[in-house]
Amino acid sequence: MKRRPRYRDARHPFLVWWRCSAQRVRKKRRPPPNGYAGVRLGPGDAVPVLSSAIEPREFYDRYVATRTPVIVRGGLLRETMATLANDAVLHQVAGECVLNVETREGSESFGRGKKQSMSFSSLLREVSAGSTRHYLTTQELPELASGGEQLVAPPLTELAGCFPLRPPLLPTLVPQSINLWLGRADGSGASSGLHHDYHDNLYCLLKGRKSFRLFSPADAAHLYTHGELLRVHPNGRINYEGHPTAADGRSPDDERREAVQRARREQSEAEQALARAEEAEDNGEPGADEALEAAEQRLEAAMDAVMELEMPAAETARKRRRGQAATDAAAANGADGGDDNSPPPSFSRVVLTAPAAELRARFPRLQHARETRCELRAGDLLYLPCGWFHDVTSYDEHRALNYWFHPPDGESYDDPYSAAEFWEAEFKAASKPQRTMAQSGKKQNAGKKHGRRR
Ligand SMILES: O=C(O)CCC(=O)C(=O)O
Repeated sequence: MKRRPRYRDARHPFLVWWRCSAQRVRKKRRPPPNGYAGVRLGPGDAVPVLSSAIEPREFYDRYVATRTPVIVRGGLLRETMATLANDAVLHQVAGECVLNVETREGSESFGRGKKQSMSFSSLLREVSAGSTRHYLTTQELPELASGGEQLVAPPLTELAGCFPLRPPLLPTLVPQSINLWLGRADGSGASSGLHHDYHDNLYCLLKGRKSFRLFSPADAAHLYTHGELLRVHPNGRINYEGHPTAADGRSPDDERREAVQRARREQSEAEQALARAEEAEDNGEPGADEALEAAEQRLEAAMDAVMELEMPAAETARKRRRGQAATDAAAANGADGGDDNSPPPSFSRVVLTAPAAELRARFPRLQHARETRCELRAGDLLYLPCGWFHDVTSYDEHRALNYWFHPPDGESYDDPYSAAEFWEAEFKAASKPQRTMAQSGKKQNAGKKHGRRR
């Protein structure tokens, strides 16, 4: 007769169900792995401020490698300031560009998905006349014929040569995009909302004043993001469920593409080695037979590797990266970029200006997060490593240029990426239109017309 399990029996259906549910709950409650290995700054820690020049290598070792936000007072290049902060230059060189500009009514916040198409000249005129209704934020990056996206969108496409594509302070980091931010805020300022980016940021303030409230990636689980956290990489790169990446932001498809590139390189080197071995054999050199056999085997292995890896991955990878870049730009804008206007994963549900009691009640984990604040004035730079949460409040007539860089996962200043060749190839393709434009004389024209110092 089949024994009927008693309540105390470990196989009792109720106990089995209970154990499984408890396991599920434990699994759900367990915070995702946070491997962030960089600096944290709390209320008592000021963001470091550099007031004199610093060598790029030292800057990298002290701040980039340790993932430390830092302000470089007056660090903006004089040439960049002289052109991009000058309305006359912008009207003349890029005034006709048609832009997609964020709009708002009254004191409502930006980032609600309301956009208006207008020329750059109209926007400049409105802002200079005192309007606080418009805000130029990231624009959709034009697609390259070869796939992928350009490094810059209008109006910066027209202003090639007015700013360096690779800022001299961070010459070894590879830019992912460069953006112009432009608007006006009245006395109380306009907030970006709390969010993080997926790339390292060099934020260059051309006009006005901006204050930043910052939290390190170590606090990701305390900041109630819209996305479900998957993991935080040692360099601060944050992944959400459904979108795993490597620490430098490569998607699984990118990683396969990079492996294909490496395998092709090996194949070409193996072909050259075989040619040398054949020549040695023709010349009757000692040991040539063995060398030839080894070279043939090497080439065979390399060809097998290429064949195995070469799959129709490139297209998928570009599409994925495009989706990721759109999310990043949308995150910084506080809008989503998706069809349903839902907030992006990297955006926090916390509105920092809400009353403290409300914040405590709605977001109890927020009390464990460590916040620091800093302020930028015109001419200053802020280096903000990826994954650092920031809420930016802009004041007066404000304007900024920002660089997003692929987050470094490598060893050092000279070797910041584990996939250096991959990122350099991406940059070369993305910046080609700008380099061509700058070479074709746009730079000289923009500079000469307005007496820019060189
Ligand atoms: O300046 C702003 O309004 C927001 C900038 C920002 O969030 C960013 O650069 O990531």
